[in-house]
Amino acid sequence: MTPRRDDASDLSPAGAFDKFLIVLAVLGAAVAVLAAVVAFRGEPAVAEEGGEPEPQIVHFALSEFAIDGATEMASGPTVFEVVNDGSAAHNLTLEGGPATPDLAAGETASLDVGELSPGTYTVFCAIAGHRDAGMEALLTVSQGAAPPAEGDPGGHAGEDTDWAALDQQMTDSILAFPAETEGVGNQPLEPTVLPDGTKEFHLTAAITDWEVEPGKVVEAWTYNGMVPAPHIQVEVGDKVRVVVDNQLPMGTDVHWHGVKVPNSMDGVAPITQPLIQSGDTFVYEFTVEEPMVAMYHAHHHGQMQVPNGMFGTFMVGEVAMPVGQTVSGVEIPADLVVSQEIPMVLNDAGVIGFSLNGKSFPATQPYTGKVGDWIVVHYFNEGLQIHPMHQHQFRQLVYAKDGVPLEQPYWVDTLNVAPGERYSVLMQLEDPGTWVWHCHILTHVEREEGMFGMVTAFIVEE
Ligand SMILES: [Cu+2]
Repeated sequence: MTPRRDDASDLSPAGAFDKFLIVLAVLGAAVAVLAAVVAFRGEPAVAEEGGEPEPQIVHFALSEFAIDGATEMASGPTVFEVVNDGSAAHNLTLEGGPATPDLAAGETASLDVGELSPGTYTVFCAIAGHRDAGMEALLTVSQGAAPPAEGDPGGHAGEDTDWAALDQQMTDSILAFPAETEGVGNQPLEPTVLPDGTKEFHLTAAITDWEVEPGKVVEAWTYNGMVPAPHIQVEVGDKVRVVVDNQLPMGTDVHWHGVKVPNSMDGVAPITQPLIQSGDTFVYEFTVEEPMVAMYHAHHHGQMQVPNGMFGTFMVGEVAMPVGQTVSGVEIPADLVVSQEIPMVLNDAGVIGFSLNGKSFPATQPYTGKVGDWIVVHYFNEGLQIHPMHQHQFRQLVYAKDGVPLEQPYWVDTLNVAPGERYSVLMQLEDPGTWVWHCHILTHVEREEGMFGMVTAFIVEE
C-alpha cells in the first residue's frame, strides 16, 4: 500500500489516486451514515447520483377531528402522504401553500409541498367547521435531519414495526380500565321550588378544567363545571324555570332539544332571543306537558360550544316501556323492575373528543349488575358523527326513539345513534362476566397507543 503523503500539492498520478481513495472513503462513510439514518426513519432521504435529492416523506392521518402525524421534520424537499382514516371527507391544506383534494373515507393523496425552509407551518382541514373542531396541527421544520420518527399514528406499519410493542401497548391500555379521573358528569341538578310550584334550576356556563382520561385535563366548556352537564329531571305538568349565567368569554344560548317550548324559549339567538352576552344571564321558562327523553345544549356557535362540553340530559316523566308484551318471542315481564337507568351521552369532537359521558376509556365508568337484572339505557348523541353502539352479549330492546314509545319495539345488538338522536333500550343481564360495550367504528375505540374513547363494560355477577 502506498504510504499516505501530506503534500497536498503533489499532483503525481499516485498522489491523485490516494486523494481519490480518501474521497471514496469519505463518501462511503457519508453513505453509511445516510443509510443508517434512512434505516432508522424508514424513509429515503438520500441524494440520487447526479440528480435532485429525493424528498422526505411525511405521513398524515385525518380523522374526526384530528390530524395525526409527525409534527417535527427536516428542511428540504418534502412530500406529505395523506390518508383519510375518518368516516367523513377531509383534506390537508398547508397554510399559504398547496392542499390535497377532498378525500373520501379511506382515500389517500400525495401532496408535494416543495422545499420546506426551517420554521413553523400550520396544516389544517379546509372543510367548513373541521379546523375549528380540531383538525389543525403545527409543524416545526428544522435545519438538517429530523428527530427520529415516533412511529406512524396512521397505522401504516412497515418493516420496522415492533409488533410485540404494539401488542403490549394494547394489552396495557385495556388493563388500565377502570381508571380514576377527577370529575363526574350527569349529576342530578336539584331545583329550588318556588311558592307557585315552579322548579327553578341554575346553570353557569364557563370554561373549566375537565379530566377526560387519566392525566389529560382539557379546558372544557361546561355547565356547572361538569361534562355532560347536570342532569335535569322534571315531571309532566311541571313549570320549569332555568336561569343561565354566562361566564364564557363569548355569547351563548340554550336550546332544549326534544322539549316542546314556546318559540321565545327555543334558544336560538338572534331569532328567538337576544344572545346571552358574556357576563349576562337569561331566564328560560316553560311548562312541560308530556314525557320526554331530551337534552339541552348551546345553539350559538354550537359547532364549538357543544363538542367542547356544553350538553346535558333533560328528562320529563317516564317513557312507557313495553311491559307484558312479547317481542320476537321474548316476553317482557308485566311486573318488570328496572334495576338501573343509565344515561349514555356520546361525543366525538372538540376538546372532549371520543367519549362516553364525558370520559374516554379507560376513564369511562364501568357498570355493574347481577344476573337477571333489567337495565334501561338512554343513548344521547351530542357528537358530530354516527355511533353504532354494540353490547357484546345482551340484546338491546329499542322501545323509544327520541322519547316517543315505539308501537313495535325491536331487538338489536348494535344500535346506530346519529347526532341529535336519542334511543331508549331495555336489556337483561343474562350471563355473568365482563361484557364489553362500545362504539363499533373501530377508530373511535382503538388507536396505535391502545384502547381509548367510546368503550366501557358491564361487569355482571352471579
Ligand atoms: Cu363511534
